[in-house]
Amino acid sequence: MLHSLVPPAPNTPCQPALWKYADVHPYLMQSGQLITAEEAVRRVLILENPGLRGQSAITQSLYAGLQVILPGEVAPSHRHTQSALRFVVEGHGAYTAVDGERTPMKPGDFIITPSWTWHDHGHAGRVEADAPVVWLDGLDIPMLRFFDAGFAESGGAASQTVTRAEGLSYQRYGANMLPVRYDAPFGQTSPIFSYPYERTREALHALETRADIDAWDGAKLRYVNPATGGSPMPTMATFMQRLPAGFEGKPYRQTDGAVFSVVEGSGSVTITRNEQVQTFEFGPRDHFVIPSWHTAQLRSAQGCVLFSFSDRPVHQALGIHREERLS
Ligand code: 1HN
Repeated sequence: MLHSLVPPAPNTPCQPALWKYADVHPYLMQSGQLITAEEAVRRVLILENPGLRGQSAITQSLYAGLQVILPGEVAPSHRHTQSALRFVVEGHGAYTAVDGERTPMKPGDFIITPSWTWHDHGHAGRVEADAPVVWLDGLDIPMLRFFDAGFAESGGAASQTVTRAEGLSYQRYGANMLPVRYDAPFGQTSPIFSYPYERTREALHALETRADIDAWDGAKLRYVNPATGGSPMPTMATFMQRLPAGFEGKPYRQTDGAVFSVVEGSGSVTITRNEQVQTFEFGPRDHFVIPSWHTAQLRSAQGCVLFSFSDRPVHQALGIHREERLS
């Protein structure tokens, strides 16, 4: 058994995969006719890795899905020890509430639901004027399943009572300042629960023209917990990167398999493992996964913006993270 128990390099069953938005969008809209958000609790199209059938997993440690909410709907309040991230893909008028505070969901916003916090989602929009809102959910479900550490509870009311003004946590924790007696309201998780796209986009576009572009990543930033400088959640790291027009990235590989959501523009990713080479062409709202220790090479003729997340903080905490930047 020895060689399969300790292989010379990671030998994941997770496969490279691409979900074109044009292919999944009809299913999302159809699901809106089949079941309400309230009845489903969470109405989600799971992005299941083709190499991990039946496991509701996009990598061995992570879950991903596309959630849809229609004008007037409520996804009722509940809480669980699994941490969640939301990355808004399209639509306007929805909000998510965490621990008594609501935040609007706008395309490109990165929003956190910390472990064991009450959360519900809603869409205040009018049916005629506002379209469905769709976002990418990223959760550490398979990781908590592996550790047998998951708990969940349903809330009493569908929508939790709002106890704080909208935007208060951003004012308190998101202005490069912290309260003098910092209370870590969500433990190891960031006290900022919404990172608006506006700010991220502005930073990346300025970096693109005014700083050196990394030959592997383009202009890539990681989101931080401002109180620690670490990842926004203890189990998941999140990133946003801008590939300038004409970018031909160098190949790299890393132990953390990563899930991508295409925000703007188009490009391609070539993913190689042993003799298997796959190239995916991507455009806005497409999603793809680069499995652990697969070599990836990003290109963009037009320029693009990519959001991504992975379980890197766990690799780093355990001292097992590896990355190779190839030429
Ligand atoms: C969940 O609680 C959410 O809170 C989304 O929006 C997706 C997938 C499986 C289990 C719980 C949410 C989920 C989920």
